Amino acid sequence: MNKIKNFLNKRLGFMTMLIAFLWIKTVIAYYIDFSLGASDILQHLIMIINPIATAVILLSLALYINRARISYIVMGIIYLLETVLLYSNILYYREFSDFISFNTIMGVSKVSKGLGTSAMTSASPHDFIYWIDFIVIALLFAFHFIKIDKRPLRKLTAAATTVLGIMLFSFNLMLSESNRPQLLGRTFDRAYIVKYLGFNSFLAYDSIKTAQNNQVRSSAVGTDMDNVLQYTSQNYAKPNPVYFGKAKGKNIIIIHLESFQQFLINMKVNGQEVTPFLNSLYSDKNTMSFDNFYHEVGQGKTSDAETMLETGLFGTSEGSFFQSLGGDNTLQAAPAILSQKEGYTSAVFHGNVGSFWNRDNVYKNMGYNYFFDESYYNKTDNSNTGYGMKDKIMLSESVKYLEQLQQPFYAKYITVTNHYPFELADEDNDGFAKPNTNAETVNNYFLTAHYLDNSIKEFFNYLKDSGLYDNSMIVLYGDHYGISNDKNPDLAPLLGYNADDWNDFNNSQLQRVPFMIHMKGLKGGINHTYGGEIDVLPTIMHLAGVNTRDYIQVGTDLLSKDHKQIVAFRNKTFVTNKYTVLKGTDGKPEVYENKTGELMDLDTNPKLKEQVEKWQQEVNEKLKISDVTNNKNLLRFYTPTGFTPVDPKNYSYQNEIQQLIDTRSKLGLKSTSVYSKNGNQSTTPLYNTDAPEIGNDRTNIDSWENILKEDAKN
Ligand code: GP9
Ligand code: MN
Repeated sequence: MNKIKNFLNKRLGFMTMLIAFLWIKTVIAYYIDFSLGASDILQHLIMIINPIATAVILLSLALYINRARISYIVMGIIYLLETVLLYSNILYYREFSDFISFNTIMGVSKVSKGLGTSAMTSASPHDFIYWIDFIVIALLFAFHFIKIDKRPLRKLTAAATTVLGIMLFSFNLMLSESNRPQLLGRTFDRAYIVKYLGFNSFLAYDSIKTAQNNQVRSSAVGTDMDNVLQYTSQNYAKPNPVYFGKAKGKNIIIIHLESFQQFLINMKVNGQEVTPFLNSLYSDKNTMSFDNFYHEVGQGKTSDAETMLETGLFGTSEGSFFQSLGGDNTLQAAPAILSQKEGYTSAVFHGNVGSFWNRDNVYKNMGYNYFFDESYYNKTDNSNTGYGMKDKIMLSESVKYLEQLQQPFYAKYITVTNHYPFELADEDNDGFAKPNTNAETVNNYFLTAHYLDNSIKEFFNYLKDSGLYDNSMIVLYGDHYGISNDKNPDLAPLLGYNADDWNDFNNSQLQRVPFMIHMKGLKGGINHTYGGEIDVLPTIMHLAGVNTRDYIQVGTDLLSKDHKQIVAFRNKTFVTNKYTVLKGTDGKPEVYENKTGELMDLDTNPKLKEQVEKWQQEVNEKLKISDVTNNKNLLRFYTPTGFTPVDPKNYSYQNEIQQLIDTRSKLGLKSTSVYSKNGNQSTTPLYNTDAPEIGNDRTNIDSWENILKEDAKN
């Protein structure tokens, strides 16, 4: 006892006690109040140790102060601030499932209200554990168990403590990077930074990023917008009268096919079609299918695909637009445009946590009315694989919400099972035999793609059985590659190529992804037009009968006669309908002819050389206009006529069941939801899935009636 007392009576001893308290509290909070999703032992270990390093660094600052009393007071203040930060994060998380950022503290966060009084209402009885230590410390002082150590501390000891903290932090960072490469370089989710590095590091990281963004934004000048407007008006491609407004007033259902590449379409493995349902859809007379459609994502992958689809602008040149800017920028996105112009209700369905890719914030800026993330679907022990809920479960469980949406609706489904590393449990395979290449990743890709195909088939059956099919336009697209370039040589033999001859041109050919627009009565066919994800928004808008002239979108309607067939990639390489232009190692353009794959010699072909240079300028200009608009947040200076800027504070994804109920009861007989139109009867029994987790027992699909009962109980 005396030993402890002696230790605590030293300045370093007292500091160690504070660090220990803070550490214990934070770890308790990690496990009780946050869901940080630690999935392996190393992640648990990192999560358990991560509060220590920054606590040592911060508290060590007080050691540099000579006057003992002041040093203790400063230590106390730092300790108090750390506890306030922890506890505010707890309250904030309960309300928003998110962490406190620099902008939240400054009260300028556009998306989530600052720390209002409402946060206090989410206090919970067990919260006393986060404050009881203050009483303990006060008592220790009151009973003179601890006294202030008056002796001066050597500066060297203070410095050594700080250095120790920095070393601990480096160790923490190293472990984290080994478990999650590019943790800070390619941020997916704020929860990841907290899980690996803790609240202090997240706040520091976020503050630096915010300061950088603000600097670029504040450099915006009026002429920046002039250039953008000039570009978009020149670039505008007028709608094709054959298609304009063909889907007016119809529901629009977007199906985001995770990691789905075009080569899968009509492909056979061991004599069996990989994706029989999507193949049939691809050739359906009511499907407009594009076979020269490319993904154009950068490091933001799925989120970049979403950025292009919703905003008509590219993702950022590095990282993810959703993460860096999407939460605060002014956006003029599809959900808001469709809502304001055509009275659409909008919703996203996705089987992963809402904070992934910062979706829970970005969607509010886009004007999404609803976001049904993982927490809205029933979980079972094996309902999830790597990045979230299995598609069959998510899709079947989603319809209880879908049927409540007021029509017309704009609903986006983001699938996830066909995501690297392509895990599929045996019971989820209907007997499909995977290929036998040297790369297990490649083999498994076909399994999950086949599973995805099955999932979509089940969903389509429901659409037909519920009648939704008749008044909906269904848009399907692959977001990006699933097989990365380094694995393509393993894939080559399956595609009829020799792995040894595989080259960059072949890689770029594989960046094609499906893009299909399916609607009863639509004049379909296989369309060979070259285009990419950036062109989807104007295409869909025109089909929905919305004029896009006034919007800042850099793609063009693929069905328009004015559409230019130059597909720009995020790294400034591009494809036209005749050539693929890549960059050689020397930085010079490497030009291949699409038809033959032949590498062109530009020196003997000056005309082509000149043409390539012109195309390159166009590509650079397109990306530049998009980047300037995003990086400088220019849309805050420009509001298209007839458009009202979105106020993200009007959106909340917390009590969506209640929101659906309120909307329905407010509208009464005017409610246009499938549920209302069906005489207030749920259509969920119409959903058939062979997902073993749900089985044939229909009662396992949570019906709307069950939800209401559950909701009433809470
Ligand atoms: C996760 C999912 C995957 O929610 O959308 O994103 P990705 O890794 O493909 O960018
Ligand atoms: Mn993806």
